[in-house]
Amino acid sequence: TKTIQDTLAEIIPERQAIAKELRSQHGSKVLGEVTVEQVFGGMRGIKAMLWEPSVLDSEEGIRFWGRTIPECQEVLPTAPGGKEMLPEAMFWYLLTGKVPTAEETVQFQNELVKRSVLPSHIESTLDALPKTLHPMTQFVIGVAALNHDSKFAAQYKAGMKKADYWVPTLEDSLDCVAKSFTIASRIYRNTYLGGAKDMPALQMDKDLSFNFANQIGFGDSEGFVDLIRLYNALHTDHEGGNVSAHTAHLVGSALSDPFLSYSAALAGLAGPLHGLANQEVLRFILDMVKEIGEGASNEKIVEFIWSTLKKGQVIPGYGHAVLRKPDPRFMALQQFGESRPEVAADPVFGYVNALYKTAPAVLTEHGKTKNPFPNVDAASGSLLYHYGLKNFDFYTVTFGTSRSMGALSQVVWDRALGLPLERPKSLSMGAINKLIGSP
Ligand code: CMX
Repeated sequence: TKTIQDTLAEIIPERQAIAKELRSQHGSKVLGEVTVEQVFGGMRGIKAMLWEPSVLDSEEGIRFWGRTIPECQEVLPTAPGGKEMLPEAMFWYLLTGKVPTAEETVQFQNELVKRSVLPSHIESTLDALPKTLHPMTQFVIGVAALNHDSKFAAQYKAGMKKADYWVPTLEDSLDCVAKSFTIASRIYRNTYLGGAKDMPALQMDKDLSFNFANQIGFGDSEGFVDLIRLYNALHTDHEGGNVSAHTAHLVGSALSDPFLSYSAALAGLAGPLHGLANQEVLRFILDMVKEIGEGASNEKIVEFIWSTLKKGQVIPGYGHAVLRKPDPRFMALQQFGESRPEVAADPVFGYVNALYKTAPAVLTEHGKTKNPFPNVDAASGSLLYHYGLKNFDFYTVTFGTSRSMGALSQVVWDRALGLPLERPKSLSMGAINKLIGSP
């Protein structure tokens, strides 16, 4: 069975040749123009970044190396006894563009679990943090401190050749992904369970999601373990322009190692316009339960949606900056709930479905949002909640373990393709006026 290192060593020269051809034959072709509005408008729609693992289409959603989510669910291996694609298989696929065999997946999973053991200085650093510190801040600190043992940083200092950069970048990225799971479980125990001393040991023959679930006290729940697998596989990557992915790529371009790059990405994921939205959806649904009770009619739900909009608030979990159709990540999570009778019967999850049936028409009539359909956050929190993970502040940490796989896959490709320091041009308003010839 081939290792991830050998597999990438084979693929990288092929893709380096494609990059060389694109740059030498088509380097001066135009991909788009930039308007003044885009300079003020968050750079939406500007095509200016290379991102290999995934591309987002506004109509059909995300494709990972060309495959839709249902296509990935079809081909990526699952755990023994599990129904959902394994995040480890998705990580291999994001890194290589090749679907791993069952044997490759098991070998890769074992390697990652072995790497997920934390150095003792990370454990003591995490244990010393106040329980009142937001779990995402703890996550940022834990991942940044992994840089202590960065192979990339050490080999760079020792004078490594540029052509070799990707090798220790891959090693650090594998460590970073694996250790993100154990950092997350330690943060959970420290913050909500009074400390990590009773944390179950890692089971080396099991996957990262099982071990994470087991360490935070949900190892006996098959449904929860499979949800964590699906959740982690789905949130890995959403092309390059989102804040967390872009940050890892930007910071990595300064040749900061993968730990520093991903720690910075996590700081972006912690923002309420990005990773925090899933907890808002749950708060919205619980408010709805408080106000109109469980299992209310669609009429009552529509009234509740309108009253929220009339207060000038958004319907969390609906709308998207790029998507113009229901998010296929939402559809996958919704199907997960629908296919499990005990979840489907949960009134909180019931409201996820009821909102999906009612909110798009209300938002369309309201007439503001460009996309009246649900995004991934519309379902994810209610599923975690169903299984008993009720600490909302922790939800974004689960997003963070997942996003490491997509963001760092591209960081490996950044180094393999020799991409330079990222440094776009900025302009003052005076400089804009001068450029457009306005007095
Ligand atoms: N409910 C009510 N109004 C909404 C809305 C919603 N769910 N989504 C958008 N709008 C409003 C916007 O607030 C904006 O109003 P103003 O013109 O008064 O500012 C108008 O519709 C146009 O917005 P848009 O162009 O459709 O959406 P944006 O690209 O600006 O923003 C997003 C996208 C996701 C931030 C927005 O739809 C929103 O706030 N949704 C609710 C929060 C949410 O679910 N966030 C999670 C996003 C998931 C992710 O990024 O992964």
